[in-house]
Amino acid sequence: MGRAMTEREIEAVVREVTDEEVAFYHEYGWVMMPRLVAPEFAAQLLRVGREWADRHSEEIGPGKPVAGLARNQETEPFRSFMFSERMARNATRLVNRKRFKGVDVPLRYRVDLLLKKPPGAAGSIYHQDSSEHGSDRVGELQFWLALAEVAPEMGAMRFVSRSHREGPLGSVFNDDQGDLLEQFPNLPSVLELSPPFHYQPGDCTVHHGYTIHGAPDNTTDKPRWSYLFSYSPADTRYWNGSAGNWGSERKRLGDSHNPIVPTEA
Ligand SMILES: O=C(O)CCC(=O)C(=O)O
Repeated sequence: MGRAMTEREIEAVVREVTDEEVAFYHEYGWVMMPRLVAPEFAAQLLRVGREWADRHSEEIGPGKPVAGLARNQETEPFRSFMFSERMARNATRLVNRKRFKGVDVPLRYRVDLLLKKPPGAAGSIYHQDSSEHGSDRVGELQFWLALAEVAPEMGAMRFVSRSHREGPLGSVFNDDQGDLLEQFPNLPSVLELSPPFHYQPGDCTVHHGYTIHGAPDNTTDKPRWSYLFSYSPADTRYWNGSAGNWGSERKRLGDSHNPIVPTEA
């Protein structure tokens, strides 16, 4: 079993999110936080995560992301990191429920994933997390931490700036209409796509639950390693009380009860 880190040890390797980063996130729906964690700490997370994945490769399944490292005491320091006061404060400031409520609400762990995109892996389709998860309110946010260098051509994340203000544009994980950029081809000209990022180990982006995001293919001969971890306000309601991809299980209305209104006679 790995040793839990003290808050003081965490603070030595994980910094506070700055006021400028919080303001940028609220405006654009995403922000790049260079060296949010020390590169050596990112390397330690990668080593522990890979060793765990190698030891449990049969139960995880080939090529599958490793889920739940932060809920497992055997895979410290993932747990100490994600459940640290420092990260809770960072995330709470980004969520900013205080703005309308006067007080912040506690956050819950939602999910965490160690993700490897091998050389040649397909990109990630453009979607909004909260539309996929079916949560009933805003607040959920997702951190994407580079555990090793990620160049743009390795499938670095891209975000549609300010798309978090557009509300839900539809769940696409279980649909035949294409992803959000295919369904709304004017998006990158009306709004703007974030620049292609070159992450160094320890660099981290965070995006709002309604920010449209995706990633290109990994066209290099190097694997892309990242750690995704997500919190949501404790009072959020989810489909079936589960934070999985239930949003795209919702059904369209049918013609018998809800006929289409004609636009032309
Ligand atoms: O890692 C990726 O390419 C996609 C990750 C993603 O969709 C997310 O962080 O919400």
